[in-house]
Amino acid sequence: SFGEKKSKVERIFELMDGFLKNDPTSLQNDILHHVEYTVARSRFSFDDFEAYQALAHSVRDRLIERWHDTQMHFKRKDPKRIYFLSLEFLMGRSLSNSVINLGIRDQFADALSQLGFELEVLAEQEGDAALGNGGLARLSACQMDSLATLDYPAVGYDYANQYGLFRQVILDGFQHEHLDFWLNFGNPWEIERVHVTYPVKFYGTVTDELLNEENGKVWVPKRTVEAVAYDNPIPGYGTRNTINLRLWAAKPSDQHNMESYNTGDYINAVVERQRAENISSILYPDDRSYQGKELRLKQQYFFVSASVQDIIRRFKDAHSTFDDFPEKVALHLNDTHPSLAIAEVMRVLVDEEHLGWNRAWNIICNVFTFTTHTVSPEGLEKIPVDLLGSLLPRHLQIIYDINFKFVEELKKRIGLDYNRLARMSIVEEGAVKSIQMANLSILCSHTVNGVSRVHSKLLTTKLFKDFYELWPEKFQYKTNGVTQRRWIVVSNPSLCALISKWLGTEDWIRDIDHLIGLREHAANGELHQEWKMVKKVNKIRLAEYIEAMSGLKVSLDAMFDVQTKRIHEYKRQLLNILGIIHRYDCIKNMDKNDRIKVVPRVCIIGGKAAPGYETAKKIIKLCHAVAEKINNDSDIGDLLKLVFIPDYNVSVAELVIPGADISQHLSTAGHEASGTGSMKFLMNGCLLLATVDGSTVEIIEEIGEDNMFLFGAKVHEVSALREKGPALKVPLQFSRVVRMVRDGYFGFKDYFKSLCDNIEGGQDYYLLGADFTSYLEAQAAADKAYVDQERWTEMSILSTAGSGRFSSDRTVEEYAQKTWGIQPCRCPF
Ligand code: Z16
Repeated sequence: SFGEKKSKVERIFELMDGFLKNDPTSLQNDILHHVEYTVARSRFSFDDFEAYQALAHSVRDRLIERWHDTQMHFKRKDPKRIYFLSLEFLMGRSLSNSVINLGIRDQFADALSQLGFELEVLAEQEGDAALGNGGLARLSACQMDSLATLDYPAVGYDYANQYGLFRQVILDGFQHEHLDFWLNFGNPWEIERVHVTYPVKFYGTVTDELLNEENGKVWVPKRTVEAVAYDNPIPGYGTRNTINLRLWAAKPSDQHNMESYNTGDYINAVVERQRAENISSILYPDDRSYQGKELRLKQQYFFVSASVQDIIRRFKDAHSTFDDFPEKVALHLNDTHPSLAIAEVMRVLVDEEHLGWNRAWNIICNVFTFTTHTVSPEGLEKIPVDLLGSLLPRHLQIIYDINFKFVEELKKRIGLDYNRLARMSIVEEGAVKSIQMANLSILCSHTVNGVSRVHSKLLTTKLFKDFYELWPEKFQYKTNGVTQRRWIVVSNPSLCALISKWLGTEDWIRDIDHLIGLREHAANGELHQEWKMVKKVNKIRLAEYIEAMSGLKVSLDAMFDVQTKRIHEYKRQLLNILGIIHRYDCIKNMDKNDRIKVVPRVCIIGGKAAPGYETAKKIIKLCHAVAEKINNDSDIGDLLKLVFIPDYNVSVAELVIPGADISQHLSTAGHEASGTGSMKFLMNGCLLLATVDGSTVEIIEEIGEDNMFLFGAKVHEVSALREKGPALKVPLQFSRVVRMVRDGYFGFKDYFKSLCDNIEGGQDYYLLGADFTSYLEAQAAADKAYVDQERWTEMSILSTAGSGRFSSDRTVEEYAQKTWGIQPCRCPF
């Protein structure tokens, strides 16, 4: 009653007795509130972008509530956590995904419509968070969605990029790279934690003091930067759980280079300190080649060091002995990029916590897990010893010590087989002495994963054969998966509704196993009608995008044939383009009667080339040159069109994939570790035209050969074909289309010469010539199938129905059980 002193908690309850409400009036209130007070625009006058910002902040408020509850719940229960370290996360947009996962999409859509806005239109205002390159990065994003949805106590860690992956701009058919100023308009999805900061140190020397093993050594670093946490809440679907993706931004530090303060050169001291921010400014745009750059190494150590400090701080808050560490912590290395974490944890345990080498080593061996995404020895990261020694002298020592003990142990086990010892050593002697990060990661992880069955086979029989023979039990594989929340529910709402209608439940969104239930309706005529309508809606959406972008009108009756992914020789976009030239050439040479039988095609290609990858850039140019010729040939009309979609990214993918009738996955067998694009197409009912490589091998088992178009040499046939060199027979049709390019039929004769030289005269490493005939046969089979629309629709339904195994929910479940040893920890509603 009046005058009585209330407790603080009572007062808080009085003021705020529950969570934000999701009825239309509350939502509208919140949005207007954010227009006025967050965006600082008048509620009587704000545009779509401002509406998006206000909307995003209203969603963010709701994410924060759940984030708090989840973190408190985790803290109370103290389960074993999985810390997912990855240098790349390709999150894309957050708005639609968040409102869907929060279960308030329709409420927001209603609330907005009364205010005169459309949710879909506002969602388009959001820029992509492109903190990554390609498959590996999007995989991390899909896995975060699954970890949240399946209630796993997970934290993702990375550094905060100021600029995302470059924006691809096409001028005259050539790729140009522009900076992506994605943070210029603010990022409502991140929460700045000004108090969660850690110093990260570089350079300097290691003193000779305290040389005994028990106490470790003293590193006197020379430079310090501050890592500041930016938290990105990741909501699960159908659960209150909202996990954290913590990104570290580099900021100048007070401790940095203390001398410069005292020399009186204030301006230079400030400028130099400001340079710290460069560490988290840029993302390396090469998705497969490592050049031993200092900035890259700094980025890796920067985020690893801050994350390790954060993890250890959290652990020490609740535990008194490090012996419990492996029961509470699983540290996952997503490729070798974060593998300095091994040396960093070792350094902290030995030098700072004084556990002694052996105790620390035992802990290390029980917390790290590792997934590799590559198939080629050139794909493996190597860090020059000189570079590492100058930037992180203590870490280099630790790695040397780990290696010394390992090699001694190895000699006892395998004897003095020097070749094998050299292959397995973490330190590679050679022109440039370097650290083999994969060897370090395998040695120190208790589980090593491949990303598909074939990939794993290549790891254990080729790439890491020596290690496999030593520790077969370490090696596992988890076939990649993608999240159906993003790749069906967000990107293809019409298909989502149709699936739920025919399954009679929305449970498949959380439990993908239900999807198989579509199989029993695969021949149902009524479903066929509705299925075709959905595809049409998505093709219209895509056709409108193509027209808006390029002015090109495409026919909806044509087969939409899509190949979108990073441009790489091994992915063979060139094979696709040569196939298109062949098709063009054939149509040109047909008479009227034959032309009537041609199945019209719209060929769509998209993807970025690494800025320094000349051949990939030439492939992009060739695509444009061929498109120019075909699209302007009135003799061809709607029978064939070729479109290059610029700046392929997550949000463009959300538009393109649902609109595809067929998609191409053409990697030379044995080169694609897994491939995840195919899984997204599959979920959206697109038929696959593919080589028997990577995850396709397992897709065949689910969908059946009869429902796909397969071609090309198999993994075990590739090396024999290569060995034939110039003696390898290539079909006349192949030579003919290459000749057209050589002769300047599409212009730029000199520029394209090297592309042609690369694939002829025994130089054809990726076997375009060898696979050409069977590629054309597969294309012909696709044409034939398309003519029978009922059969095609059935195949399409069966593709979606069989895609369940390729949900990242399944992948993450396997990781949880077989690799990380973690349990769900569900936040009560
Ligand atoms: C990457 O995206 C991949 C491998 C790699 O070594 C580096 C990068 Cl940036 C890809 C694989 O090429 C692809 O097959 C796989 O599906 C994907 O990683 C996810 O595992």
